[in-house]
Amino acid sequence: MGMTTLAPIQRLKLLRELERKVLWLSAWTIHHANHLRPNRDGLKVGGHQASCASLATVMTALYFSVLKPEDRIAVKPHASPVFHAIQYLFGHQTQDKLAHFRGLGGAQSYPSRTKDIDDVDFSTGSVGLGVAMTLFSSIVQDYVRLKQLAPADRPTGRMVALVGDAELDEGNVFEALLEGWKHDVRNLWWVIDYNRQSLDGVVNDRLFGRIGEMFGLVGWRVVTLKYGTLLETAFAQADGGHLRDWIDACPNSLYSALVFKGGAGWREALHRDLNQYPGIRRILEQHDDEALHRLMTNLAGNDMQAVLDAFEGIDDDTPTCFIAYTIKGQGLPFAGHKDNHSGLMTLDQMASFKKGMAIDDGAEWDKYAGLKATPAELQGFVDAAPFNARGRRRTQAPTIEIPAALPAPHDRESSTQAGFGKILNAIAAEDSEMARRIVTTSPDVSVSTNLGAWINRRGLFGRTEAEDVFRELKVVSAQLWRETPRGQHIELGIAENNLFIQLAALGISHEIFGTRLLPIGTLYDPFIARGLDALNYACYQDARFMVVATPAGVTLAPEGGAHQSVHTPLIGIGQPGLLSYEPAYVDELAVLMRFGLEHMQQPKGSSIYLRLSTRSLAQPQRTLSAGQQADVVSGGYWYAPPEPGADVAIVCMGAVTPEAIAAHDSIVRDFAGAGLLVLTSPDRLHADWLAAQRNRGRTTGSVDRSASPVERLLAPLSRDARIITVMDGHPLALSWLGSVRGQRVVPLGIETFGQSGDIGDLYRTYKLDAAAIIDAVARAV
Ligand SMILES: Cc1ncc(C[n+]2csc(CCOP(=O)(O)OP(=O)(O)O)c2C)c(N)n1
Ligand SMILES: [Mg+2]
Repeated sequence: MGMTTLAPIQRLKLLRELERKVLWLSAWTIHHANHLRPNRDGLKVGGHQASCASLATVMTALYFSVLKPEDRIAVKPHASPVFHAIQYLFGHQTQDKLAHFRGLGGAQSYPSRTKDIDDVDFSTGSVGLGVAMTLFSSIVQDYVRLKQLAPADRPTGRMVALVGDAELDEGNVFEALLEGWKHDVRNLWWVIDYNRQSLDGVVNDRLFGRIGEMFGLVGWRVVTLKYGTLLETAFAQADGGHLRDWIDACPNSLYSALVFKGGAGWREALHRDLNQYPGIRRILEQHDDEALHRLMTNLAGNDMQAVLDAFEGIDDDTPTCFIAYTIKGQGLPFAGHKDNHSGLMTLDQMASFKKGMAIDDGAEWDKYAGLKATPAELQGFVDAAPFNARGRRRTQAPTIEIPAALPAPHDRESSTQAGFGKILNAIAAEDSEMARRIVTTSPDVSVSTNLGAWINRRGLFGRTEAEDVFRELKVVSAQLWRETPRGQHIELGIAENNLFIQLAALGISHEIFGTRLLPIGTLYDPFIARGLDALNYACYQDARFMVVATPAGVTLAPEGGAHQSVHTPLIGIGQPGLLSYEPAYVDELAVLMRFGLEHMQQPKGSSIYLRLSTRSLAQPQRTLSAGQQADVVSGGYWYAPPEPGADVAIVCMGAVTPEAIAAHDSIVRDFAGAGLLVLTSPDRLHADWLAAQRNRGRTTGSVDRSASPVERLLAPLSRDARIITVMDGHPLALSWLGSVRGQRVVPLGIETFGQSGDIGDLYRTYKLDAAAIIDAVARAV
């Protein structure tokens, strides 16, 4: 009993019934959470009944009829209850979780890939980011398809975003549009819920006067769904054109206010403005207030037939923007009111809404109560939805084997950034599965972050072959930038939001497209802050990637204050889902890159952040043993071990390590047995320390104060030893070390924006040089 056998009129009837049910369930889920669950803290639970209502038609049409298994969808965050209601009808969401909406373990406020059980494709929440996510996922879809990395039986899907109209105020949406145009992005559908309202009120009319042109400029098709079938019929009658002109010219705020006022309000306004036309007078006579209201609010985005026609009219892969005129709160008592964004129906309003929906007491969660079609008929239709034709949607992909060691250079002098470039270059020269799965991306800093050699070998990605004109014309350049579908570097314009959303999309490819990728993104460390919400968004949906940030801190020296990163080590520590490292030497970096490529594939793994430097350091002539490699991964090692009971230690991280070594050489004359500890990850050490403390509470018996690596590292020092920490970043990242065993810390680092200068001048100015470290030791003891 497939969809094809159903007559269109019958399908329309069932979809309209389901639209009612979806509207009901979303409103009821929110109502239940706010009014019927015990409230222990007095906080409003919230939920957005009006925002749900405007999308009920579009989402019903999409999920129950239009979408296919290979399509992937980002749902406007505050339409989450509609999404959950639909999944509930599909049998993918439980009544219990709906009843616990916004409660611990319940259906999530905003659709979440990691916390919801109902197959969320893309998490949303921070407006604008989910929209862009579909665009970058479309690039990933092309990437894996053109390289034949995708499972052979996977058809190309459409990446669909259900977008709030006010989301288009977020600049990242336009950054993404421009990038998508450059990459000739395909198979994208953005459906804009044009309800003319945001959170605070009515959206500006002027913006949408231009929105279609903006999409047109970047090669999109724009389909406007403005008037529903009732209004179109009225327009076709005598004088109907005047009615159309009147609505077309009606400002957003007036239209919204009249929607709220209802039939009498429409009558008064039309009588005042159009009464000279006999055709209009006839329309007013033929419609009572209720019918007039239904007519005047019959916008296409809330008209099932119009919505189906629009979606089904598209049969190519041109990116398409549907501007769907809707009414915020359609079908609810506060429809159109400018303050309805977080408005909730009162108990009385809910009672009459429920009556209108023909739902009996106790049947509120019933899947088909109050509908005219029989439950069997509705269930049969729901079960046959093409969306579910291939079962659950979350794909899996095997992990890619990472060799026991990466090919590491053995230069006597090197910066970690140069080492990074060489390690990738050596991987690029290999014929390995790992090399095939690495995909790099960078916002116009590929060359200056040392991706050049990798790109020369592995090529730029483009949907079609493009020549390297400089090469054709024999202009000498170190960079061979030929674009091909085989290329493994996605070059982005300067937009860090785009970098992180591209990494997010690449980093969930195994669960979205069934293809495991090993994404590596590079940028300058300070500009992490520019894309920070997008980075957080990527981590929130458990995308897996490696971000390599370089140069960092004041060590980039001559480039000066604007490019100095001060607090990024704190971001590394504070960002969930991102494990951060700052190696000093290239052999450590090779260990960490190897670990990172493996860790980001583990079910309980995470993304990796490497903070690197352009400062060339004399490399230690050593071969790291397995134990030392493990120490590098767990966060640090004694470069010069302290004598048991030592009273002084220097702890350093990253580019300032030579200064710490020099200071250490100098102080051991006065403080025999002083140690020098090189850290690679305060993030990892801190997390493992806290985890050990939590576990400690659970076990009985003696307290093990050496349960975590940092406790073991600091154990040889005396109880009241002085620890001088030094790093090129905010000193807070290391000052917590004093809490581990109660030893006293003197933290050195950067607290202000810097000057330009050479490294010598800057380290002296910011008290990172050997003299400053020695001075700190002297003052501390
Ligand atoms: C980055 C970000 N800023 C602010 C918010 C708070 N917020 C949630 S919804 C919303 C307004 C959304 O309006 P619109 O996109 O038109 O959605 P509607 O409810 O009208 O469908 C705002 C400001 C957010 N979720 N994310
Ligand atoms: Mg809106």
